[in-house]
Amino acid sequence: MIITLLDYGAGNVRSVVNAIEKLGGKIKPVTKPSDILDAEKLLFPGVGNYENMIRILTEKNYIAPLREYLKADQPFFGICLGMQALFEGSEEDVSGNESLSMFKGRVNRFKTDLAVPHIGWNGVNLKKDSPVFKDVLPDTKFYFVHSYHIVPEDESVVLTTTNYDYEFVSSVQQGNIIGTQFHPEKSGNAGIKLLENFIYQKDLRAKKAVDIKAKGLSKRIIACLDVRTNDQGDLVVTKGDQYDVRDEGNVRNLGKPVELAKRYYEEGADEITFLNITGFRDFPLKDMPMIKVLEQTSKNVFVPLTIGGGIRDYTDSNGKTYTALDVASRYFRSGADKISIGSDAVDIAEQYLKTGKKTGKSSIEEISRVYGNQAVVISVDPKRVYVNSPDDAKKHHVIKTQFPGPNNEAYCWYQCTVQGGRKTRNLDAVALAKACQELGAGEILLNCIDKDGTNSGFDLELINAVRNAVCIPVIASSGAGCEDHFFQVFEKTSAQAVLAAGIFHRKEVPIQNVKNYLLERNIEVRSTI
Ligand code: 1PR
Repeated sequence: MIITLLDYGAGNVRSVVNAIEKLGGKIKPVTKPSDILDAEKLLFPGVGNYENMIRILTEKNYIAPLREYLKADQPFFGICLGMQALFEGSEEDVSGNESLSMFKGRVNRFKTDLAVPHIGWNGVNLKKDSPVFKDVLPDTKFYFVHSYHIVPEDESVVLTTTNYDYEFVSSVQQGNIIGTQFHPEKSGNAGIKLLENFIYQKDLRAKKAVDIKAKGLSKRIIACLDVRTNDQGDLVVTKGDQYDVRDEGNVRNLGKPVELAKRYYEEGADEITFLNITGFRDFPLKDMPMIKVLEQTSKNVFVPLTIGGGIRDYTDSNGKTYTALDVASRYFRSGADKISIGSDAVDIAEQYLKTGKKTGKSSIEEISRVYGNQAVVISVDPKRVYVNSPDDAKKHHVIKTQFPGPNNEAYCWYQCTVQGGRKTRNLDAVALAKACQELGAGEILLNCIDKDGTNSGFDLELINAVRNAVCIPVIASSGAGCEDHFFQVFEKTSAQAVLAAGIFHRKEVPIQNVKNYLLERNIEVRSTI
């Protein structure tokens, strides 16, 4: 089966391509407007910013053939923005460019006190007996990552709804035209099944209405792979103790990145994060080791992939300049869904807090403008600084701690570091997170150098301090040693996800055991059994 793919050049379409190819389909990319009308089945994965998407579709003269194709009720599957484009316009688009206007209704930003973007695995309430959902279990969860959702005027197009503070429409179907807000290509086996049905079901039309209810948003469990080249020149997954990755002088080697990522996917990880921990030193596009890792991983791993390390502007030895956006774009094209910025975020936040002005040119602003803020994660590497009184914290966000310092100091603040903890800065983690949110970041990966690799549990005081200061999702990281540590994070903080490394690499606790433990305690997680 030939599937025509409409890729307008923003974001990660590699996973969609990999999924279709894994299912035995052949991809034919749209290179000119007439390819749209010639398609047997058309797949449109939209990623990033709505205004940018419509602008590109208009420039390439794709709007008219798309309308004609849709009007003829030809098989169409729009993903995320690819579905939003079917409606009349979006709050994200202030240009007033014309959309496809296939369905009546608009795209609005979430109006909620919950974290926006809505990121993670959520259930879908099925409203139609659609062949696209054939053999997909009703309580299956799908991966969402978006700040805007559709508001159709005509109820009859609704295929599923999803609850996130309130019920919103998460997919639509009319005849052979299907659109999902969630990403099937990132939703593990369930999503792959959906795509398989789209490719191989002869008649896609829904026969009757149904009303099958689903469970809500899951807390996410993320496996993290710190990657670097060891002294023998091999790219390895390593793991530090408070960021020191050497044992008797040698870089710890805990496995190969692509193999480990596949293992964690099969074991039920909800996301995989790769951190190129020496990225601050080496230019990531030079020998491109992480690009190959992403390309190979995304062939078999159908959950979101984040890549961090070295995302910043760079001038090479020949004087050629690369922007952080260039680096990020290369990663997105190689299979990444999100990029994570560490050291550069500290520089940007310091500058922003000093001047009070957004330049529009920082890596955070540029990447979120093109790819959407959900694609920009800020990796924070803080260390505790103990003080006797809040006055000693020099205006930094200070907390009264239950775990006093070495000299019985009752307070602490969390100092930001750069270059993998090698250098400290006069900026606290709460101020950094707030500034980055204002600049357009979509998520915070909150590490903690004091806790990293200790297996002693998470710094819940740090997590609460940052989580309570921002409305974007927070991923708690550093210190997991047993199942209960994950439970403590979800019980005592409102973090949306927990990331761990060492216990998974050393096979101390399988991911499924963590999930079973959480399920037994009524924490909603995605079950992959
Ligand atoms: O500054 O943009 O180039 O990004 C560098 C990235 O590399 C940052 O995200 C930074 O956190 C990471 N990094 C740099 N050096 C190290 C190191 O370990 N020497 N690793 C490092 C950070 C921390 C976590 C770890 C958790 C969980 N690793 O991601 O996986 O602490 O560990 P645990 O469960 O075993 O406790 P830039």
